[in-house]
Parts: sequence; structure tokens; C-alpha cells
Amino acid sequence: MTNIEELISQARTEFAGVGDAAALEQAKARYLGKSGSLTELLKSLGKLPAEERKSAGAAINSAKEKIEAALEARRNDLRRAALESQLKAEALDITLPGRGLSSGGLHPVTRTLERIEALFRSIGFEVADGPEIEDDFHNFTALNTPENHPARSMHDTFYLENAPGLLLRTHTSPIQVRYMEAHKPPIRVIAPGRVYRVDSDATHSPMFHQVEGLWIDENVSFADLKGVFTDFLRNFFEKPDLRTRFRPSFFPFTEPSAEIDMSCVFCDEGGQPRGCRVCSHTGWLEIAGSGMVHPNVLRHVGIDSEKYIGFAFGMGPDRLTMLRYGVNDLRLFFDGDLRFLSQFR
Ligand code: 2NM
Repeated sequence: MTNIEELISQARTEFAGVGDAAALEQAKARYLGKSGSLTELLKSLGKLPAEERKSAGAAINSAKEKIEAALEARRNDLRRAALESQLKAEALDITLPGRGLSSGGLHPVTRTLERIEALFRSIGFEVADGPEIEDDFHNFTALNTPENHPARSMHDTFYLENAPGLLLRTHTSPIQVRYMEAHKPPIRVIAPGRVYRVDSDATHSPMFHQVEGLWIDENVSFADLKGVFTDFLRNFFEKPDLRTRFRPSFFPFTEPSAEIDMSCVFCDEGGQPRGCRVCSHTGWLEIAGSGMVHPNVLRHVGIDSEKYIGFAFGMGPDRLTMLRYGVNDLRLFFDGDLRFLSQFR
């Protein structure tokens, strides 16, 4: 029994010397295992004289408890050390700056469209839309555009290859044709949207935007057209002294027809144009087409052309955006280059 204290301190030393959990379990087996030193001692109890057995058994049990305590303490040490080294190995550098959240913004042309819509809504116009793939009737026939008109040629219009009679709308007028088919006068509506034409250079994109307007009632005049459109431009460009002029023109769907020019927003102050590159030193910018809706158009959509009359106009919000923000190349709007687009946030 004298070697029991020795056994305990030997176990403690051995446990302290192992480097990992597996080695510790092996060391444990040497003391507490089936043929471990302590187990052997217990087995030998039977050979002791009866009067010694009790105290020897108590001593062995106390030794067993001490060894188990040492074992448990060492297990905890090793577990803590393993966790420490894992945490060290998997450490995150939380001082690294984040990627950040950059905020998006509306496309400049979208901002223009929303501005136009708000201005016309404020004077009682509705905003309508319609399909970008149209049929021949709504894009051309209803708009009094004859069979042999150049606008109908494959040179000017994108036709769908496997769908005879279908095409990409070349203006937003078909929206208004559909609106007139579905509503009775009085009609006040604008039709913004994408349109498509076979055309591509610095000032023409095969896809561009249009906003058309239409007012049909019993007594709508050319004077109303002048008032409504001039007022719109003054509000859009925030220039109360902006002037307009109407030049005779031709469209199949209006009679009479007019081109609308406005005084140059870059060089005209108080009715005195200085002349600049944007307006080719004329002091005027072409901004829209317009006219009184042709009676044939009203007949095609079932509106009594003897009772009703109205005006229509069409303009390019892409160009309005260029003028409002001073951009000189249309293609910048459709290239998707964020260095350009993010300036409008
Ligand atoms: C323009 C110029 C003149 C126009 C005509 C119509 C409709 F559907 F009422 F017949 N909508 N838009 C029109 C008239 C469009 O764009 C240059």
C-alpha cells in the first residue's frame, strides 16, 4: 500500500505530459483500464487479511477518485487548448472594411417620363400604355397611313419574321388608337413608351422613347394645342418665358399638322437668343410634332368625326432629357455605362 501515493503522483505526471485527448485516454487505461495498475490493486484486495481489507479498499477508492479528478482536469485543459488553437486558426479579421451598399437610382429618361406624366396628370390627362408588339391596323391603318407609305417599309420598320402582320410599334400612337377604341370622348390621355425604328447613329437609336398626347372633345381647337403644349414646356424646363412657334408640316394622322419649335433653353434669355451650337445659332429647337386629329382616324376607332374634334402631339423624351441635363450624345443613355448613369442619382 505504500506505493499508492506514488501511483497517484505518477498518474498526475503522466496526464500532464500527454499532448492530446487520444494520448490521455491511453494513459487513463494504464491506471483505470481493465488491467490498469489501480484495477490490479483492487483485484489484490481479496488476498489481504480481512482486518486490512477495509482501510486498503478505502485508500484505493480515494486514489481512484483523485486519479479520475486529475484525468477530468486534464481533459478540460486539452479541450480548452484545442478550442483556443481552432479559434486562432479560424480568426476573422473584423477590421477589414465592408463592401458597402451603394444606392441605385432612376434612369435619366425614366425621370423625364415621370416628370412629363406628373405635369399632364396635373391638368387632367390620363396615362395609358399598350403592347410594344403591334399589329398593322393599330400601328398604321387606323392612323390613316396608306399601304405604300415609306414608314411601312422593311427599311424603316422592324417586322416579326414568323408572325405576318406583327411589328415593333414605330410610335406610341397605337396606344391612343386602343384608348379611343375603349373610351368615349371627352378623351384626355398621354401615351409614353418605347418605340422602334430601323435607324442607328449619334442622334438615332433603334429603340427610343416617345410621349404622345391626345385631347378629343366637342370643341377642342388648335389654340388649345398651343396653350397646353407651351404651358407644358414652360413647366418642364422651369422657364416661364420660354416661347414656342408652330410651323406647317405633314403627318398622315393629323390635318392640319405642325412642327413645334421652342426657344433655345441654352441661349435664349428674355426673348433675346444669343445663338449657340445646340440650336445651330437659330435660337430655336425642334421639339415635337402635332396637329388636329384626322377625321379618318376618328372614323377608324368609331368616334363621330362630325361631333368630335381634337389635337394630338408627339415628342421625344430622350431629346428632352438631353436638353434638360445638357447631354450631347443620345447613345450614352442606352449603353448602360454606370460612370455616366450614376451622375443622375
Ligand atoms: C405626332 C405628331 C402628330 C399623334 C396622333 C395620334 C392619334 F392617335 F391621335 F392619331 N397620336 N399621336 C401625333 C400627331 C403624333 O408625333 C410626332
